[in-house]
Amino acid sequence: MSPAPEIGVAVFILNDNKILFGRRLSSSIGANTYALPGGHLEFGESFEECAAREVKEETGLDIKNVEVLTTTNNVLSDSVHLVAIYVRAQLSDPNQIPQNVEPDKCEGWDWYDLKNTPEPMFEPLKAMLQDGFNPFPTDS
Ligand code: IPR
Ligand code: MG
Repeated sequence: MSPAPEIGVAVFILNDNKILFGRRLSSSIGANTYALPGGHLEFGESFEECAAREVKEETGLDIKNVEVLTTTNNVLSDSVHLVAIYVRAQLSDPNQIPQNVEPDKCEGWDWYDLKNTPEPMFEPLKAMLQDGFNPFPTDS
């Protein structure tokens, strides 16, 4: 029997005109690709709660103004079907510096311009961005 789809929340942390990306390590999902902070939705969590928890666990950052933007639905391998909820958020304090809290999962975090995103990019995210998806508010 096929495993059940997994549900993840991925967070565009918007800081000035930059977005935070990190290269994933030996994770079963998207290994070696650049992706957003985020992770699996836990029982009973809202998307906003999951976003804030995962960002804190992975980067040490506190975020605010979490807004749901879009979803993806991809079979990534024989054993992974991922439904991802993409949200955007801002830093609670813009002076915070991202920390690599889970170095066993991520090479490190850095800020990138939307026009200069790192490669190789996590495949569903790459497809979204190639389609012209822009996580920034239209008035910014
Ligand atoms: P955890 O929960 O370990 O952070 O999972 P993940 O980082 O493998 O996240 C999977 C869903 C993401 C890619 C939106
Ligand atoms: Mg994660």
